[in-house]
Amino acid sequence: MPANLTPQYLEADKRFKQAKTTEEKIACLQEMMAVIPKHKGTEKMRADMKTRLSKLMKQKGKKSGTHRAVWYHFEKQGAGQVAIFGTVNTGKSSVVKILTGCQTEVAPYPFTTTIPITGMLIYEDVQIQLIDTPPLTEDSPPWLFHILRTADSVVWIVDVSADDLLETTELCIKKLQGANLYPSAENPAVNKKMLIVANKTDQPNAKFGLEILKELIPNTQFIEVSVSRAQGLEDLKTRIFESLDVIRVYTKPQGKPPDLTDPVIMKKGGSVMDAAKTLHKDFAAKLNYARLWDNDKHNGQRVDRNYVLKDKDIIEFHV
Ligand SMILES: Nc1nc2c(ncn2[C@@H]2O[C@H](COP(=O)(O)OP(=O)(O)OP(=O)(O)O)[C@@H](O)[C@H]2O)c(=O)[nH]1
Ligand SMILES: [Mg+2]
Repeated sequence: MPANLTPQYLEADKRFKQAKTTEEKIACLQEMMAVIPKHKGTEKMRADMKTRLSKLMKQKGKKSGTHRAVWYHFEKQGAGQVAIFGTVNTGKSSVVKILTGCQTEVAPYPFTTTIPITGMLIYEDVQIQLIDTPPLTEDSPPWLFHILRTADSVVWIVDVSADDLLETTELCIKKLQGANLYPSAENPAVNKKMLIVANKTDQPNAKFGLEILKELIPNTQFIEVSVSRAQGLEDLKTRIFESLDVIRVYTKPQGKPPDLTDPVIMKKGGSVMDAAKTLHKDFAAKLNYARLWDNDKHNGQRVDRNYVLKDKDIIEFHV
């Protein structure tokens, strides 16, 4: 039976083979165990990993004091990278799982997720990388904030049915402010792209929770979601795509129909010249003009190199 190993597994396996310290090996193995597909075909591999892990744990126990911190960093894939965060049990993994179909574990008890796990969300014709993270707590490790900082945007999952909504929201704000990811009195100009999801809206006390959230975080449009009932997910996907501030541009060879399957992804506000640069440096240097098709008034008209493109524009380059 094929094991169907995911890119994150293979990546962790590679790092495991190169790892020098016991701590690094343990971290890689834990990651591999968390992301390996759980079916019959991987049963033996999983058993082997367990044995190796327990041996490494024993080794580590013997030489404590040589502690080296674990660190996580993910190379960006697709149109952008979006980190999902929140306090315990709010439904972070449920969101990532339903949007990407990845193997992250969902459970009714807290601290289910112990390491970050990635999955790809397909939105129309683009792929967006989501990172599920362990719960944010009073003593979350520095790498969690590193992931939030380096992501193109972040999604805060709030459980609006939780009894401790007030405390957990205040905790998140405090920790985010400490990491300069949320505006504070000292630093009001933070501009991290952040979406806030009010999850578990299917619960009877969710309406009340939403009111509390509005008071704690005014002037914000929350995305109301119920993963259990699959409600609000289309809106969430659209808002995630929009949070990346990118546009899709399709290229068209001269005299042929455009390729509508593989858009060029570029920053909002980019020009014809920027699109050409994304394709090839030499190509950009030789660019003369382009023809444009859009949903508005262009139907093959000539536009110059500085023309600012919109999402879903089709361009034909002339060099
Ligand atoms: N009623 C209800 N329950 C939900 C919803 N979304 C998730 N849950 C449940 O909430 C519990 C926690 O879900 P997870 O996705 O594991 O939450 P998490 O935030 O990843 O949890 P940790 O990784 O432990 O921090 C599970 O029992 C889910 O089934 C929802 O929209 N409504
Ligand atoms: Mg989780």
